Amino acid sequence: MAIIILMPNWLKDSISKIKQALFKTNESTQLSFSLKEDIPLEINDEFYENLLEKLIKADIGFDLSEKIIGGLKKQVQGSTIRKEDFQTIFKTVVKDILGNKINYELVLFNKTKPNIILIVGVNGSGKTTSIGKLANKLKSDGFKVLIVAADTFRAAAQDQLSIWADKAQVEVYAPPEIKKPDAVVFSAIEKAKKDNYNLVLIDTAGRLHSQANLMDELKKIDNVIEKNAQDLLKEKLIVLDATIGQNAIMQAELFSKTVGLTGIILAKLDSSAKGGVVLNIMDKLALPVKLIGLGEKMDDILEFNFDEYLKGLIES
Ligand SMILES: Nc1nc2c(ncn2[C@@H]2O[C@H](COP(=O)(O)OP(=O)(O)OP(=O)(O)O)[C@@H](O)[C@H]2O)c(=O)[nH]1
Ligand SMILES: [Mg+2]
Repeated sequence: MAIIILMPNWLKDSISKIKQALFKTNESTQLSFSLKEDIPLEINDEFYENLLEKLIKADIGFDLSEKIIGGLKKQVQGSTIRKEDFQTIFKTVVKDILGNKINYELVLFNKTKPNIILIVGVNGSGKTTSIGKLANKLKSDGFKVLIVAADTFRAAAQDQLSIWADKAQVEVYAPPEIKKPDAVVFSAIEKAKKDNYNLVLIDTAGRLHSQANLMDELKKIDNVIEKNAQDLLKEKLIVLDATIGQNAIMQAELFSKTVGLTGIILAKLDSSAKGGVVLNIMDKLALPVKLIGLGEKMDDILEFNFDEYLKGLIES
């Protein structure tokens, strides 16, 4: 059964911010064919070669770039085309390629049921920051938010979480007597049910896939969620650092072997010169980018709007 999503207001106003952040200055991200000069595009081999180069430079990845060019060649007729028409075809081609794999619907944030969101990722990718931002946004959207500190080893991690929680005026659950992260999560789910929290955000410690004991610990957390949060809406999101390009893809692949991921938070897109990495990630992982981080401040998080993104990519 399809879940009906009520998109919070803060998520709607993303268009200009996405454009600003992703396509600000760097020439390599601009696939744009400026609409200001109204000269039709000449379609020939050189045109496609130039475009392929631009796509690759924007970090869209070689395979996907080639697929896009192949799709364009099939769809574009004649030796010239109006820019607007080309842009429309470009968007259709990209959507056709990715659309088969990805369900873009945002399944987060349904107020009618409790939501539980597990946040995972490598060290320093932006997990805690993203949780702070989300807590703030959703609190102001009327959710009763509980942040769970499942990073039980570092005191500093809990302090950092508390600072965000204070700013957002939400509660952090970090029972000092419980030492194991999976036990914290178990207890947090009980608490959420008992006290009617409808958004539980679980912060976990950063880890590498090669750290077998830490990956086991994550598996245990996941098992606790699967067993005890059956009637909750679940999201399992990996936070990826947009500035690390291809490595991000590898990280997500490896984490998804331990936890069945439902999507991606792409943090630090403001620091990435190559906005095309979003497409590359979605293509390689068949996982939707659901939220994007655009800075270190409270408001710097947005829903990823695929249509607007494509518009920005091609029309900036
Ligand atoms: N520019 C920018 N910086 C970000 C963004 N998100 C997080 N950061 C910064 O990235 C650094 C690491 O962020 P954290 O949220 O602590 O990362 P983490 O994944 O929780 O780290 P560990 O818990 O140590 O694994 C901090 O300096 C953040 O301010 C973003 O969207 N843009
Ligand atoms: Mg953290």
